[in-house]
Amino acid sequence: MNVDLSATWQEASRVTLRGRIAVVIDVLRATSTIVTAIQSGAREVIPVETPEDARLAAQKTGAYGAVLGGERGGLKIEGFDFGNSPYEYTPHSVGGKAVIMTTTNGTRAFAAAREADITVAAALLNIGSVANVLLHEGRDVAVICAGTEGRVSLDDLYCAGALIERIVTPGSDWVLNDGAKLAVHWYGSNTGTSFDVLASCAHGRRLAELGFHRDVEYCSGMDTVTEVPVLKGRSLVSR
Ligand code: 3SL
Ligand code: MG
Repeated sequence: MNVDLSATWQEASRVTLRGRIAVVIDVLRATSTIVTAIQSGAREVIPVETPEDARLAAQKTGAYGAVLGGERGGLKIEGFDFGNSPYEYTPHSVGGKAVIMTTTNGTRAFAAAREADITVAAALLNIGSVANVLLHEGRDVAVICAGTEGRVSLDDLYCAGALIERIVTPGSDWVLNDGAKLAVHWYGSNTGTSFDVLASCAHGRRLAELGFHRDVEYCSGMDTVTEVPVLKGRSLVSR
């Protein structure tokens, strides 16, 4: 089996996704927040590309208790219920509700994954559960890192490396593309904690400047969540 990693969602458009399971990763912060929302009992998370798409989707879904979440420039969008901080997505705030979400990079990565047979959301938080899904499915994997505005994000690459290392055990027949090999190498070359890595990468520093230091800490947690959100139609739901 193959693991093909795209370092940005834009790069994923050059990959054949049909027949594969796509793993979308935006550690800071979209997939960490989506995983948290589903763990908090959100009925579904609907990733959309723009704030306008989100408002239109809310009009259609409104009667069933939809809330709007996401960010631009890291900050809550005017008129939205929530920003992109995982701390906002509690059982009290999103339990039983549909969350319509738009973020700068992360939610776009789900659109880029649309041709895949199966698409799941991964973060450090649920990495062990995602690894188990990949081993169970036993099919070719496309890891789609969201990246940051078209550029590589080391936080995503770190999570991808940790995930790939969990599935590619000695003696297994996985074949990695260069991006996947790079991610494994980057992950393995870090001697500090996951928080050290996330706090020192460019987007981690940017979030700290914006006052979201606690989010970076939270998103560094490994194996704290068991949920694996999976795309069903246009919605991410509990697997
Ligand atoms: O780019 C994204 O999708 C966001 O997760 C970025 S931020 O962490 O909310 O700034
Ligand atoms: Mg990111």
